[in-house]
Amino acid sequence: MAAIVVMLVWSLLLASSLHGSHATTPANKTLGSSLTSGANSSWPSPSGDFAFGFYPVADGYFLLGIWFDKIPEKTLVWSHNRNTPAPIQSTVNLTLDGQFVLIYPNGTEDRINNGEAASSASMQDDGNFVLRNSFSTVLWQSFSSPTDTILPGQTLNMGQRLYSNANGNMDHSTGRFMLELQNFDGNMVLSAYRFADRGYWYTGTINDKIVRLVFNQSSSFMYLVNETATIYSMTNNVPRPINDYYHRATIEDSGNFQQYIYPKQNGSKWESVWKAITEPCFVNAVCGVYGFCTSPDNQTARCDCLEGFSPLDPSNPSKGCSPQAPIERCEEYDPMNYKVVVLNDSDFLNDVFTDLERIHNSDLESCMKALHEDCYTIAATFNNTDCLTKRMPFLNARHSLPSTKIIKALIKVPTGTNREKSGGKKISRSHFLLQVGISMSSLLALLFAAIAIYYHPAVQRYRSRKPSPNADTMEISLRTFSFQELSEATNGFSNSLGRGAFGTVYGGVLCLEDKQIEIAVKKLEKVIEQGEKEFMTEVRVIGQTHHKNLVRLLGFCNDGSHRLLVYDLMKNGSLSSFLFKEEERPSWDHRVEILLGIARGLLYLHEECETQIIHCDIKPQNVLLDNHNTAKIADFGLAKLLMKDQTRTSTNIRGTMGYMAPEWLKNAPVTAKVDIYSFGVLLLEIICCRRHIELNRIEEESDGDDLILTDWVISCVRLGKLEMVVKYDTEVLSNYKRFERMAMVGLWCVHPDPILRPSMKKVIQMLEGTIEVGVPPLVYAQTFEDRHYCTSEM
Ligand SMILES: *C1O[C@H](CO)[C@@H](O)[C@H](O)[C@H]1NC(C)=O
Ligand SMILES: *[C@@H]1O[C@H](CO)[C@@H](O)[C@H](O)[C@H]1NC(C)=O
Ligand SMILES: *[C@@H]1O[C@H](CO)[C@@H](O)[C@H](O)[C@H]1NC(C)=O
Ligand SMILES: *[C@@H]1O[C@H](CO)[C@@H](O)[C@H](O)[C@H]1NC(C)=O
Ligand SMILES: *[C@@H]1O[C@H](CO)[C@@H](O)[C@H](O)[C@H]1NC(C)=O
Ligand SMILES: *[C@@H]1O[C@H](CO)[C@@H](O)[C@H](O)[C@H]1NC(C)=O
Ligand SMILES: *[C@@H]1O[C@H](CO)[C@@H](O)[C@H](O)[C@H]1NC(C)=O
Ligand SMILES: *[C@@H]1O[C@H](CO)[C@@H](O)[C@H](O)[C@H]1NC(C)=O
Ligand SMILES: *[C@@H]1O[C@H](CO)[C@@H](O)[C@H](O)[C@H]1NC(C)=O
Ligand SMILES: *[C@@H]1O[C@H](CO)[C@@H](O)[C@H](O)[C@H]1NC(C)=O
Repeated sequence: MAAIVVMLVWSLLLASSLHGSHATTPANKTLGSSLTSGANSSWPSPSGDFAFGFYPVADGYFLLGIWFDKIPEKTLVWSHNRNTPAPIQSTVNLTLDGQFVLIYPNGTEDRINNGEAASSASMQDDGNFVLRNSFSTVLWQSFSSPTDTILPGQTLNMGQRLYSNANGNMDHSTGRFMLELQNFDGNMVLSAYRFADRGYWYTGTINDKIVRLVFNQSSSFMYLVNETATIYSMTNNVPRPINDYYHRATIEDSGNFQQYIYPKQNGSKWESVWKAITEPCFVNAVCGVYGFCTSPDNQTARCDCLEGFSPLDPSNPSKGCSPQAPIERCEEYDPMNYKVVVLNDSDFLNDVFTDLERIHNSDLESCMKALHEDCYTIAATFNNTDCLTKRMPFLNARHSLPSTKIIKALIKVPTGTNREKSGGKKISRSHFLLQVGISMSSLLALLFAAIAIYYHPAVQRYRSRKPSPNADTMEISLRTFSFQELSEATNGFSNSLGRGAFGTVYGGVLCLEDKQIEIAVKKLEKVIEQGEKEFMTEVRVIGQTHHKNLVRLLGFCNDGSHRLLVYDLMKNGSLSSFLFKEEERPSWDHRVEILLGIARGLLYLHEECETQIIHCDIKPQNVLLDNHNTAKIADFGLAKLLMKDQTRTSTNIRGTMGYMAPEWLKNAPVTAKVDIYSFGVLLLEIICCRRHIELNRIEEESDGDDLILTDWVISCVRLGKLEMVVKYDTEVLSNYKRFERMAMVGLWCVHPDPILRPSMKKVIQMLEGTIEVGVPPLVYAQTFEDRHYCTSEM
């Protein structure tokens, strides 16, 4: 289909000139030569096999490129401006002073060669376009900056990459897949780089020596060589004589890397002679988010949307799908609004990154139940004995290979019935693509956010005191309240401000020392039965903290079965509502100040207060802002009040999905490094002013690849385009070094290996720039075997 469109465009635009022109066009272009887009001119190679010029794409736009010129398909093999097509009346000039420039009609000039003056340009018969100086030295060649294709005679050196097109012949801009000859180890890897993918195909040529990919011109074989030998062969057979065929190797929009031939005589299409991937659905993220991959012909991946989902871009099904009904955040999760669909003979591509929990000796019913009841679980597979639950992003659902056909895929589909009944309003698409996995709804976040500590005059004296290392001697000045007092203060617990992990929070007013103070009363609900002594111990630990960046406990109630904590109420909200508001981004300086405040508060909890406190649930909703917009960490010290003997259930994960360090899910001890991880996520959120997990990024044509912020930042670093994560934030970009340093600190903090994460002290030194910050190892995927809770080891 795409080929036909292109052929039509070509026959209209170029047909006539292509025959007349090569005979008369000299092979070498001299200074002063130029080409104009729209006019049917091009510079063919002497044989006419290739041509250089303006290649028509959609709607009167052109790519300055090189294509196979003698075949009807006019296959593009290279382009200079794949992401910024040139309008009609653009020119490319080899200027009199030896510069090779693409000039847009609006006057914008895009220099192609770099610096040294050229004296001639030639489109060679091998498909290479070359600029030479007056000594015939090559100054620039298209073979050195490949796009998605290599040709016989071309090599790929370590560090070089090919990127697929976004959509075959319809859209030549940079797509989702990358072939990279990794310069650090010589491994050649195919990856869905935007998903921080470590590769779905690789040569495994891990070698410290120099490695090159050779597309041998005399044999038309592709292979990897080191300095002395062939170390990996790709092509194993090509019809002969090879000169009867055109050859190319291309990374495709479907993620495969294939070598093709096209018979010069009587040919009608490109035929594959070698491919990296033989099972088309084996390409990571090939059908995008919520897509489903099948391959009826075993040659191409077919992408569909499951029942309850619609394509993001109907003209390109591989972009993925979006749910037709809203997906709620986990605070509002109501299983009534979801159903579980079971697909026979389906599974997910092995993707340990999204594996959540393996339930042994399960049955289909309990697997469905586990999926249905837990908000964080979005899918599962069931192989008749084991139920493996998956978290988002939902990727790589596919029809099983025959060998694994007993597997069923279980998929949670939002039905939205309840919402539609109550709301009755139609919800626009951008609206319902909610931030799944974020712990608080915006409303709840706002309310919960409003709980902040305020300094009671009686307690304020302590603020000026430095935290004393021998705080043993310091008496806590917490007030004890009776349940009756608090019930009156909160008007019988009538004004609920929101629900947090530990129970409901109520607003109220207290009269203290003749002053009316607005308070927030946290009614602890899930506190396990524990003795008077343990409760008092924990409250005392919280009460002994004194730091500018921590909310202060005013008092508590330990009255029979009632356990409540009393804080001051503040209306300035949480970091969450401050950071993620739609209208306006808070200033960068202010964000940095908040960030350092949180860091100092955490440093105090971890290293400076008498008893180390691991927060266990650092996230924007748990950072509150006082009247001066100083950041204050809330809810610390509560993790220990909960669940000493918490049983393993999937709905009671400590920590919040997304901010949770991977070791939560593994059988590893929980240390202060879990907070470092969550802080790292928060740090990246503050830099980018966006939530860690977002499904609503379609407007920005993201293909869902920046759904998860940490992945997105890693993939941008790997691309060498870190600035993409703060694309429109000129404030942040104005001091690139500082931005880069902070982003790297964030990546160190979210390293899967807790040992490699820095301590809070080091984090602050790195943020302040007093110690160097290197680039962290950009590994990502983790196997989540078992869950672990913030328990008594703390
Ligand atoms: C294309 O070239 C042919 C002859 O080479 C000429 O007759 C025709 O007018 C040209 N078309 C355009 C749009 O320049
Ligand atoms: C580029 O070429 C076009 C067409 O020949 C010519 O009109 C224009 O002046 C040239 N521009 C430069 C900067 O040489
Ligand atoms: C000129 O046009 C190109 C292509 O349409 C565009 O990318 C570029 O931003 C424009 N430059 C200016 C200064 O308008
Ligand atoms: C074009 O330039 C190359 C390199 O300078 C030279 O080898 C070749 O003979 C030239 N061809 C023509 C037709 O002038
Ligand atoms: C290409 O292959 C031939 C023999 O098949 C060999 O002699 C030559 O060195 C190879 N070229 C490269 C660049 O590897
Ligand atoms: C190249 O690879 C061969 C085969 O793996 C190995 O024996 C040889 O030592 C390698 N040479 C270099 C320079 O790495
Ligand atoms: C191409 O087709 C013509 C006519 O059908 C035939 O005579 C010729 O042998 C074919 N050439 C090749 C290389 O197949
Ligand atoms: C695809 O492969 C499967 C298993 O190898 C086979 O059963 C099926 O017939 C193939 N389909 C086609 C269209 O070749
Ligand atoms: C799925 O497989 C089960 C048996 O394992 C069968 O009862 C059911 O009808 C199948 N469903 C579909 C839609 O094929
Ligand atoms: C299901 O998967 C588990 C883990 O991979 C494996 O141990 C078990 O044997 C599988 N069950 C069946 C019926 O294949």
